Amino acid sequence: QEYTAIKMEAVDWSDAAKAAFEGKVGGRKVFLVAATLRPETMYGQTNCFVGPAMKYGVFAMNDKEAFVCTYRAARNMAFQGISQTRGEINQLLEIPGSALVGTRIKAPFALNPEVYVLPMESVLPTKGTGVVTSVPSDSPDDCATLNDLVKKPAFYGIQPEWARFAPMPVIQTPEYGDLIAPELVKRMKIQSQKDAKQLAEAKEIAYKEGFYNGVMLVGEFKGMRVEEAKPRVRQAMIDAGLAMAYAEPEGLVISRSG
Ligand code: ZZB
Repeated sequence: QEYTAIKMEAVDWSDAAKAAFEGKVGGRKVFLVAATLRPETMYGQTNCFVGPAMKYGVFAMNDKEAFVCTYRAARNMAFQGISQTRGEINQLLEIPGSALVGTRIKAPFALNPEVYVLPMESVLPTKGTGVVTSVPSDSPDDCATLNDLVKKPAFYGIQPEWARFAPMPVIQTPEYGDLIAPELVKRMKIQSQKDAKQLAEAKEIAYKEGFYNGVMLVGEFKGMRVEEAKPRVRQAMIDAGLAMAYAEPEGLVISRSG
């Protein structure tokens, strides 16, 4: 899978993260790095998700920057020319996802310039970087999870204002209007992030409709078909130093030579 890895710079750490970081990052800028297949939707980011029960690391990429992601992703990055020394992983500290929740981060290209880190139970440690940027206008999973958080902030251990950004139109499709994910959640009567089967179906529809029939409503490529805008937004983010290509081997690859 070829992802776009999005660099979300931390601007104000949660108290738990502040304590964990104390003296350990050596003045580096720290970014949460999210893997996405939909760079063209980045205008609509409202928050970022981590798995609260997952383990994350803070990895030095060079003297100036460190990334928050899973160990697995840091290892992949070390072999893709993203970190300074090929094959070398420099972990500065380990931190549970729960301690990252409440951190304020920059959301590159988004209409909301700064958003918060929130918890999502279904984040997979085996996919991408383990950090997921959330676009509830176009991702049914993000929409359902954000709805849950808005309904029960205390239950999920968040401040209501961390979840205050509502889905905003990014892409228009003829069949589902300008907020495809909320529309699908409504039509399919999806109640929560736990409705995995319907959410998988909704995701499939949102991917296809967005890609083949979607038109950009915002940003530099406003008015352009999504199919054409997608690689252009991606390249613009890479050129701005806000993203990079991140590939992932399909499944488990064991190399046996000789
Ligand atoms: C932003 C975004 C906007 C995404 C959208 C999707 C959509 P897939 O589709 O299953 O192959 N993702 C990335 N990493 C993880 C993870 N570790 N656990 C759970 N979800 C993860 O996976 C690719 C998408 O799943 C990624 O693209 C990311 O969310 C999420 F409008 O990034 B996406 C219709 C989908 N729309």
